[in-house]
Amino acid sequence: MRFLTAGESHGPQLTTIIEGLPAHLGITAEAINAELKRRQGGYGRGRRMKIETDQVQILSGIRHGQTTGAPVALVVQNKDWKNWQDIMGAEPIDSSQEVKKQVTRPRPGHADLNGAIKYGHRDMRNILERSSARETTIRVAIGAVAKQFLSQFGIEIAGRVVEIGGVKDEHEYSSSIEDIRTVTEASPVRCMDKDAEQKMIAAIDEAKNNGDSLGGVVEVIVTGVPVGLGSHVHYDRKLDARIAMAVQSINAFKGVEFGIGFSAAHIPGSQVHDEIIWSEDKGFTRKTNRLGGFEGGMTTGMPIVVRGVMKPIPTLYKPLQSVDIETKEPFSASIERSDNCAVPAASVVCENVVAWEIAQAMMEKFPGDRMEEMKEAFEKYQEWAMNF
Ligand code: EPS
Repeated sequence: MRFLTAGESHGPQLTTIIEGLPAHLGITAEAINAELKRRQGGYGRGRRMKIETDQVQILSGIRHGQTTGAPVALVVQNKDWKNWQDIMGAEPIDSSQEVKKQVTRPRPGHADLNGAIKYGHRDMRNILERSSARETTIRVAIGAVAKQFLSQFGIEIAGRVVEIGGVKDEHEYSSSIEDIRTVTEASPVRCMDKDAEQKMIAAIDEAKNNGDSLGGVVEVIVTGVPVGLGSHVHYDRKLDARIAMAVQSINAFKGVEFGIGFSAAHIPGSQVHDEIIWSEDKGFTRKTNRLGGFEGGMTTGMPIVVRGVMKPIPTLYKPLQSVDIETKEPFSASIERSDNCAVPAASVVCENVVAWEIAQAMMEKFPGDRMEEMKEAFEKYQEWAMNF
């Protein structure tokens, strides 16, 4: 199972083709749109989100609410396109026409300069349009399909924000996925703790007033995962490694950890590893879940707990020093429109990229052309693992 995405931030649309989904999977545009809406919200977003109301169009591979087994093509239109047609149009322009909104001043922290040198563009709009986090819209649409697939196997996903700009929610939660969803859905920063939530909002306001931006940490929890997704036998079959790659690929993400993650560096092994227990009704499980649901690149059957850190958005109202690529003169530029914190939105993106990786691992473990075929193999395996 695979996908490709295409689309620029101010181009006509974002596009994907998902190939390899089994037939007879129920998919609705409504469920995809609900997920797209979640990504658009969150305290700290800028004015662009007031322009867009992301809605998916399903163009192939789904008929009467069910996958046929053919590639699924999805599109999300950019409403802002109507303001950018002259600037972003595909048609050739003659040399007398001036290209508007050219970018010759690379923003520190963005893809602008490296991309311009690599691809030989003197107008860095050719880079920033594609490197924009607008692309995460379509990855959420893909993840929304993956989530509908996973729910057929009882696999559920929730996300939460654990830190924004140094304000942390340090509580440990044993809440169900349903409870995490209910609480975070009602929080403007997708945080479980009300006290931390208020402090995060205040920190975002303060950063905004200072023309600054804030990053943070998001956590994704996945329950209902069978034992043995991924594999120890080869580096690129390790599912935690694949998830890490997917999370790291979200715009502005700088690091990934599972379970206690980087804290494992400070404590002895006896306080890190999860002891194995067995009971008649649950089979093999672990007493704790410090390793976040993975051993040897494979799922243990315990919930997957993955965290990602997002750097503060580099488009700043507060000018940072850079150099104009034409004049080679230093400059400090301010940018007109941006989010100043997108961590709550990124937690939704994170849920969805994780959903895709797990869906793909499920397809590998229980291959099938039809959902029924896959479900039979899954149930048989679950019974077998239980009686192991
Ligand atoms: C982004 C800059 C802003 C964000 C955008 C990501 O867009 P604009 O340049 O149009 O103001 O709003 O995020 C989205 C459009 C989105 O859908 O999340 C950037 O430079 O990465």
